[in-house]
Amino acid sequence: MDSNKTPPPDDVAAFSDVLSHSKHILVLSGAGLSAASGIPTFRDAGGLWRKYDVRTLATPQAWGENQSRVWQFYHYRREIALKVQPNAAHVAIAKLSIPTFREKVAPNADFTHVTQNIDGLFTRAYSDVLASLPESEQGTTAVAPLESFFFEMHGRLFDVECTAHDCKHREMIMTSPICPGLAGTELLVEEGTERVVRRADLPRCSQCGQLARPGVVWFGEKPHRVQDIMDLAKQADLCIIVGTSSIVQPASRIGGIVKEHGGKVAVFNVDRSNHDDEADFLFLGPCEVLLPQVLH
Ligand code: BV8
Ligand code: ZN
Repeated sequence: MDSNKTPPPDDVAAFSDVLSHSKHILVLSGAGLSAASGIPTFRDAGGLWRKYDVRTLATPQAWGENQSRVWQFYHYRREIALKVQPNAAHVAIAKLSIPTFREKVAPNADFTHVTQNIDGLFTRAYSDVLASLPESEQGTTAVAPLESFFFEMHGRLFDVECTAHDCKHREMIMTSPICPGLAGTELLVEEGTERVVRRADLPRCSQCGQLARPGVVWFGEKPHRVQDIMDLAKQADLCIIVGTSSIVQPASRIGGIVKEHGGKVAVFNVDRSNHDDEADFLFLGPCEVLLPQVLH
């Protein structure tokens, strides 16, 4: 971003007016959405992992070279994500997905949420918001099934995928630890105390017993449902970009596609971020404070 240029306006009234007239809202979220919950943003992974550029760990190459290290990296992040809760920003976005809440601020709009995050916190926030609805509202068809509007384009931390080409079984495993072989490795925060976990002691596929990998999209791998997401970006008339440095592609292209097709873009971030000078609105501050203020 060209931070010499005047930043886009942070006019809440103007944003609310755009929101109230929008027909297709697309929220794009990144690691900053979960920061307040206690999950380090992608570049701030702590502990043993501070000595690695995490982008070199989240690759098929790293997996090919050192499955023990890659699994310890994901086990470390699983153990953090299992201990934290969704925050007010997750709830504010989750409420936008519920018609009775959404119609107060955007009466004519439908809603899509694309996340780059793999931590599962939005899914938990959505089910918490659903559970808080009066019984009469919970089962109505108006409340769309999560998978119809929520896209986890970089996969899920708690999914595992079989590495056997003729199996590829995928399942969600929420247990802590995911397997005995990784137990306690999340506590190895001192440099150089990395353990070598034998391949036989790494997570296995429950169907065929072969080695399982983390169910996430690594750099160089194709994100999930990219074409659907880009088609939705072309139809969106308001894109709300929350807590992302907007560096990783193709996610970072979504705001530009919305603009190219006549839509408006609002960025919510504690800091300046890539392409934010092209946005129509820029709200600088913690999303867990700002989103509940401007979305309801
Ligand atoms: C693909 C899962 C093609 C794994 C992730 C050279 C140039 C350009 C592009 C490339 C290139 N070389 C390679 C590429 C492509 C590459 C890419 O974009 N690389 C980058 C590094 C340049 N992209 C890919 O490889 C993608 N695949 O292109 O495939 C293809 C097509 C067809 C067939 C085959 C292949 C795959 C990308 C997905 C990688 N996996 N995650 C894991 O997590 O371990 S990406 C990972 O990093 C995260 O998921 C996330 O997306 C990303 C980090 O980004 P952010 O979420 O933005 O987090 P970050 O820490 O950067 O920023 C946090 C922000 O929050 C900050 O701005 C901060 O200010 C803000 N914040 C903090 N606190 C708050 C806050 N804001 C508000 N409130 C707060 N409280
Ligand atoms: Zn298998």
